[in-house]
Amino acid sequence: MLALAARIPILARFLARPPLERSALTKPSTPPVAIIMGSRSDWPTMQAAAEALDALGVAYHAQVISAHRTPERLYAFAKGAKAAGYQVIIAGAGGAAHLPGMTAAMTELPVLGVPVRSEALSGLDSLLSIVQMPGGVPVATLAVGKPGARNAGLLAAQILALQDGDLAERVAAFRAEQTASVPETVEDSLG
Ligand code: RP5
Repeated sequence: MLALAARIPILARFLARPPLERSALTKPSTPPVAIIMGSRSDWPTMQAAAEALDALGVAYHAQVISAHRTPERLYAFAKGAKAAGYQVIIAGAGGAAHLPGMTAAMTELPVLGVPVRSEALSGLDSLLSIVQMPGGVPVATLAVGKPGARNAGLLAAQILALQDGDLAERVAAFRAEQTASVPETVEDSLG
């Protein structure tokens, strides 16, 4: 993140603030984003969401909640998430991936679903399980695997940025830097 910050002045200024000041800006008692996942085995994928949030200075809490193995943990989390102060939920799961949909069924908070790549069906099962929600209970479904997790982090930041001008500036700076980093010619990309 420091390398990224060195190239993005607004991010560098943000990171240069004293920790308490940063924390006042981005870490109320409950962070704005919850990252939940069906298994510890999902973390290597879901870490990409955490890294995207880190890079934009957005606080989060990550935890394992299995719709199948810990249904009561899911119920308690989803029913209490809004009152706890979360604003966006990122939910990753693989296989029979019921976590995002069941979470969305129990909260009005926006739920971003990340299909984790499964061993048996390469994530197609995860994707279809998450994307085919019945009308009335939306889950915003991202791409399969790490790109989807990364985009879930970015999308969560963009949602929060609607109410946070400083974050909106960091998102815009990230986008501008990303655009500037794409070489136009083949030779440049080899150099
Ligand atoms: C799902 O089953 C999890 O989200 C995970 O992607 C998958 C496999 O879980 P483990 O057997 O590795 O715990 O519930």
